[in-house]
Amino acid sequence: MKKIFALLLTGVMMMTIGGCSKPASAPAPAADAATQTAETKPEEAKPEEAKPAEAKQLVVGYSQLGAESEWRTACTNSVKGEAETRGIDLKFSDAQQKQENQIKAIRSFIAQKVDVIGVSPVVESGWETVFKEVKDAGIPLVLVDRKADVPEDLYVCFLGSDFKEEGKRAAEEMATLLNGKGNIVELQGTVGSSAAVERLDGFKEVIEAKYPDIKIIKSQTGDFTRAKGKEVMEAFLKSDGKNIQGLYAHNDDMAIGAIQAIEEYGLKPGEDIKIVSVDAVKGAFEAMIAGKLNVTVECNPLLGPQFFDVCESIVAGQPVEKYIPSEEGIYRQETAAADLPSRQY
Ligand code: GYE
Repeated sequence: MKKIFALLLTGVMMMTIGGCSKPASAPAPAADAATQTAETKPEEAKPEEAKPAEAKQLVVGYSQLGAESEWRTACTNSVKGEAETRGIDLKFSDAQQKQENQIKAIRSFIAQKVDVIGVSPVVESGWETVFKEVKDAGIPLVLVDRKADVPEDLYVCFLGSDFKEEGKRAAEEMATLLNGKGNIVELQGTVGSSAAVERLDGFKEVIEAKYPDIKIIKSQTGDFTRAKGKEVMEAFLKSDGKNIQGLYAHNDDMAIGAIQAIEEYGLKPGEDIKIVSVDAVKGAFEAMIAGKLNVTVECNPLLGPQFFDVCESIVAGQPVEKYIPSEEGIYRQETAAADLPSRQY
């Protein structure tokens, strides 16, 4: 009878202690604990000693590629805001669209022995050496937003959008706007970035396969910025002017720059030249409401919560998917005014 009582008491104590300890701290097997506690008088047991030490604050290094667009600002704010909400020690670095700055930042994160490194790679190539250094230091690496062309074992996962799919969606929207016929100019994103490479591929693939009467007559980079988008559109208009029926811009900022160029040239953006771009930032909704932009394909920049979920899973030793997609949709001029109030970026 005494034995049974002791065992029952042990069970209750185990539950109490277990309630405030982390599952990761692997409680001793029940049988062992039962024997130990059965030999100890209840008043001698000190449950408070069994409390685990305060969870260590997570330290995360994040190499952001720049501040070139509205999208990027929203992405940065999402990462910084979420770190603050979760009490994560975030080491944030803005590379101003220069890969060498990103490499420097990553090396400094290694020196600081952060727990996880997040990188939004400005271009796809040239990462292998520094990523190997990260791996050798035993630090898990997460690719955020853009991809890097490296062997899969050099990073834990990629979190971001399906840029090729965005390009395909943009092509279908353009084909609808042009009734399957017309000349298009294209403003590409940063040369060599996965966002530009895949948005170009997806768009071209659909146009070539399904719409033989649509021609991409000019395609040049505007580096994802408004200023460059305007400048390159001016050049397109100078050479091809009224021969252009459609503009596909790899992001909204370049489209907004181009809209200005089209107006200065004396044409009506959204009417004389149909415009489809990518991102779905607030500026695009305003342009749609003004009738100057036709469609924006969404690319979600609010990656902070998903990014830190992944960081926390990795540190807790939980498995994570190699590709974590972000959810996105398509927004058209007709519903822009109704959609705008609920947009977060
Ligand atoms: O579309 C563009 C930004 O990599 C998805 O980069 C991102 C792109 C985004 O500059 O606006």
